[in-house]
Amino acid sequence: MASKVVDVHTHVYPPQYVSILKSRSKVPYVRDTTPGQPSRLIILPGEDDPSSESTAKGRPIGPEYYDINKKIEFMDTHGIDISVISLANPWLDFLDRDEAKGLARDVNDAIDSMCDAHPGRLFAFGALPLSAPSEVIVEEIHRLPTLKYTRGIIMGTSGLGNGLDDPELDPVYQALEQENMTIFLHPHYGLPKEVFGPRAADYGHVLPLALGFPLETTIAVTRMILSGVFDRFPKLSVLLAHSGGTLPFLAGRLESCILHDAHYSGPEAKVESRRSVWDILKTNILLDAVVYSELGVRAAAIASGADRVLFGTDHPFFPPLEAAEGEEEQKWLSVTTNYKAIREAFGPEKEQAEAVLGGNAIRLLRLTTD
Ligand code: 5CU
Repeated sequence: MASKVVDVHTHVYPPQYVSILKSRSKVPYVRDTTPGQPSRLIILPGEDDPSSESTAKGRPIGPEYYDINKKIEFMDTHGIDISVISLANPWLDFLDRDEAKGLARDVNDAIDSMCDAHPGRLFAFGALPLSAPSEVIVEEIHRLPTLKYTRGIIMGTSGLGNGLDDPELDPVYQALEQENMTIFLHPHYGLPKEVFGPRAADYGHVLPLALGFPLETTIAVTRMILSGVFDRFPKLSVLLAHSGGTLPFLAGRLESCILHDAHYSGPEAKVESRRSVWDILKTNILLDAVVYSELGVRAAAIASGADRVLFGTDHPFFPPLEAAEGEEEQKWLSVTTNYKAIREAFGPEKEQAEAVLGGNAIRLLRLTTD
């Protein structure tokens, strides 16, 4: 039997979330522009800055962002058997604390129902009401196992507002560990725009997406490691977007800096009890293969093991720039590049490539419903 292809990095905005975006005039929001032209999705911090002409327009938003049938069509076009769908950024981070609880429930229920409408094709990562009090977040985590298709949660790097090394997050990590819910850690906030210099707008979204996003993830997970999250919650599972940013490449330097720092002082810094970066990479971390190169996939497989790297597409982001009339069915370069990278990274080791394409996700995320 041919092995299955599973996409673990694929997003959706359920219709009630799109309605909220349409009702807003501050980022994040959806803006209608010229009649007959698609609405624009403005989500990234500062993306509506009128002085940045190239990015202030956001990106076109069409049904591929909210119509689950479009996801299934995309899967069929690209040979994807199963998708683990997740709310796209900025999730529920921008909501008032009073709105967050209700919307988290609604969004998680809506996404689980989408899965139910396509049994065997879809599973889900839920979203957390991170602006609500921590008891509310924990309550939602304990509700997630009642949703038939939900296997984890997606979240950004801000946590409760102070990043993922915030000790206030411990009850959240504890509940996720207890419920065996994988965290899909995904960037949104990027880096301060000053680091990209005065010409940044000339380069469209290239700098924030190619470098800001992966560095944001790298810093966030490094802060989790340094603050001992994985020492306190040794069974916590974290899937890092974009192959862990630069973590696989920089893990050695990080470990070396830890060993040479006389002032690194948390209890987790004690040499005998501290878990090494390498141990955490091979035990707690999963890496998606959304890195678009053989080199990147190989680095991920060396850092965490080929049995912990998982195919993804980032659909519906990165569509072809121009679809010719009647050509909606064309394959997306962003997807074919990732397929090619996996094929080339493993060469004759076809079983490893197949595991990355689907077997790892089925095993690690328990993608069965019996
Ligand atoms: O193109 C983009 O801005 C994005 C985004 O915001 N989120 C994502 O997952 N991929 C691309």
